[in-house]
Parts: sequence; structure tokens; C-alpha cells
Amino acid sequence: HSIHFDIFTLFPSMFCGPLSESILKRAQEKGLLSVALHDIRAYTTDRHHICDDTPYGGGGGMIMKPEPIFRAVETVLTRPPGWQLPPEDAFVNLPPWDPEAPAPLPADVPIILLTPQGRRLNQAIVTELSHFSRLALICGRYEGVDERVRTQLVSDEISIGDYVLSGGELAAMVLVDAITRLVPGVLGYAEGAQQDSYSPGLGGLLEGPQYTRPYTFRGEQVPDILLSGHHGHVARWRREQALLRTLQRRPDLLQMVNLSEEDRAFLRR
Ligand code: 6GU
Repeated sequence: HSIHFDIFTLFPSMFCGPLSESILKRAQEKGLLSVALHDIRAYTTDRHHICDDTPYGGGGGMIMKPEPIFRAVETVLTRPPGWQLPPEDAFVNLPPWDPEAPAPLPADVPIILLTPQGRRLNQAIVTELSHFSRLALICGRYEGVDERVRTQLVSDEISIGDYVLSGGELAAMVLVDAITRLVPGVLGYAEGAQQDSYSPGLGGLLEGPQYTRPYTFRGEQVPDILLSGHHGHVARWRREQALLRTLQRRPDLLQMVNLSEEDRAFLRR
């Protein structure tokens, strides 16, 4: 199982750094992840390569025009994963495209608009999206996209939280990272094991305190239970610390987690 992302953006260079580091880099080297960046501007044919315009009815801000987005998405998604417009063809030698005839798009490729108006991302949505082998991500600019993109092209809209970004690019990177780390083989054993029931968002608890060497740092010692060698005691202590931390910081998560009678007894103390 591998996953391919087609990302449609006015700012493709924003992705270069993040995709070239750490886990995302390794996932691409292992053939488990591929990303094709598509510059929406390359799909314009007018002299000034205009991708936005003023809103009908007046008001501030600029709105992303529908034609370059439809042309980019329909051109790419009617071709095999990995296809990219040859750079020398940008603007000047685009494949034929009829602005009035909807292209037959594959039904099994979600077309996701990144927008603060979308459903707020959580681990359940990440898991749901991780089961697709190809995803199209459209990075909206904050001021907005023409509504016809929503009504005729997009199949899903995602927000990464209740705050405002200047565009969907950073949100798209968040989505790529969160989805990719669920693809089998992307994480090493140690990282993968952690993510079962113990991680936030998966309906789990927040992790309690963790330590590594040195034993003493600036007068603060590692709790001796962790050096005791009693695996049962260590596991129980970690569970209690996770319960305490979750109660203190994210009591909302406690409602969603399966608590044993021992857990409940501990929290009542
Ligand atoms: Cl997906 N886009 C923008 N522009 N702002 C956001 C967001 C997305 N998610 C949270 N804020």
C-alpha cells in the first residue's frame, strides 16, 4: 500500500523544504509516498497568468478564479498518478481542455479543498483518508475560491483548526504528514508501536512524563520507579501519569477513552 498526493497550489515552492526532510523524505525514498506539485498558474492561458479576481458584489479581498483550478485538476486527474505538466509546456502548450465540459474524474480520488470552512481535522479523519491510494489537495487562499469549485469539483473540505492561515499550503502539509505516517512501513517499529491507544486524538490519553539520561539534571532526578526494573509497576505508573496529565490538560479526551475500574479508582483519589 502506497499513497500519491496531487497538490494544487499557487505556491509550490512552499512544499519543497518540508517534503525533503525526515519521515516524509524517507517515505518517498521507500516508495511509500509520492507527491506531485501542480502550479495552478501554469494552467492559465492569458497574457498575465491571472488566477484571482475581485468578488462579484464588491467587498475586499481577491477570489481564486474557477478556470485555472478546474483546468489543472481535470488535466492531472485524467492522467496516471505521477504525471506532471512538463515545465516547458506551462502556459504555452497545455493539453486540450473544454471549460464547459466536465472531465470524467476518477470516483476513488477525493478532491479536498483546504479551507477554514472545512470539517476540522482529527485523527479519525486522518485514518479515513489514509485508506485512499491517491488524493488531490487544492490549497485555497484565505480570501476564498469561487463557489463553483466547491459545488462542481471538490468532494471534501478540510480545516486544520479554528484559526486563520493565509493559505491552505501549510494545512496541506499537515495533512500529508498525518496521513503518511499511517501508511504501513513508514514509521519504524518504535515509533509505530506508540501510536496505538496511547496517543492523543486516537481516542487515547496524553503521554505522561518521559525521561532519558542523565539521571540528574539541574537538581531534578528521574523518578526511581522507572529504574526499578519492575515492568508491571512501571506500566501502572505510566498509566497513572497519563491519566493525571489528561485530566489536567485535556479532560475532554477522558470522556472518549475506555477507562478500567482501576483507572476510575485512581482518578477518584
Ligand atoms: Cl485549511 N486554510 C486556511 N487558510 N486557514 C486555515 C485552515 C486552512 N485550517 C485552519 N486555518
